[in-house]
Amino acid sequence: MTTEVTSASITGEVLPADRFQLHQSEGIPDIERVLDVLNGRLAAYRVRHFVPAAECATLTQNFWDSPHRTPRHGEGADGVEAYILGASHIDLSTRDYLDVAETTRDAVGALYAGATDPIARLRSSLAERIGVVRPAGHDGRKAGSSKAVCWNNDSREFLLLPHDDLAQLGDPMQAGFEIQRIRRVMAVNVYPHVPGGRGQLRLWNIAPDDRTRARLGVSHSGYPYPPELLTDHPSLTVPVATGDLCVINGNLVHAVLGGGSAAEHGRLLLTCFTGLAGDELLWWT
Ligand SMILES: O=C(O)CCC(=O)C(=O)O
Repeated sequence: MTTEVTSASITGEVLPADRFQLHQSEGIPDIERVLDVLNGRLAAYRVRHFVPAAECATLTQNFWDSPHRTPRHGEGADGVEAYILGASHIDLSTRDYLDVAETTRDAVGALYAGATDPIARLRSSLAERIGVVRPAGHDGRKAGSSKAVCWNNDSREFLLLPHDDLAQLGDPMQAGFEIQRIRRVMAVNVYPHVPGGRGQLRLWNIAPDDRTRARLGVSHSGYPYPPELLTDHPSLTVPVATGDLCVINGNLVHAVLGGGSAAEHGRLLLTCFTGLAGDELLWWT
């Protein structure tokens, strides 16, 4: 991120045009490209067929069969915004987040029964290059390994409104948590099931500054940025499909597109956040 820009309403840093790009490949990830995203040299990297079809089916079945899948109430079908398995640090104190990470650890492990954990597989490949790759910790306790999410507002324009993943690291409720050392978030997203024609990721070339966040009342959430304020910023679309791995620069505003029919639902995401703290790569959920 090098250039400071001002538009009518959202100001912040942008990637140079030659870095605001999507790179795509097939099968085994090119770790150099993942490192490009991690280090701010590339906006997004998509690996098609990262997870074999049979494992995608197993992971999807495990998610829907799990008694630990919980509804997150909000704007969505039947008042449910999402179904989630695993911990999310958003809006929680560090202690409460680590409590949920602990109580859901076995259920998250069970999600991968009969399959290989694809997020752990990527992190192992990164460990060969980075040395230390570990969960973020606090007082000897560890962050969650991954979480599974199905957005449940199927017929809207966005399954998830525009947001960034960095602002939420500044929540005063999490003062002192290691994740507050992170300056750039790389989101690691794996998709065991994506119904056709929807659920794409859109990224805008803007990492909002604190002034913008304060003005929009999203200082510690980074959510949501009104879509109409983003039209002046260049964007790119990642055409997500079943079996994909996508790593994205989470400092940039991004959203999940909807627009499908309510009948076709069940897009499933496995995810964790990552970022460099010194020369260590930390993960959290
Ligand atoms: O559902 C997705 O593909 C991405 C979700 C996302 O951006 C997030 O949870 O912050």
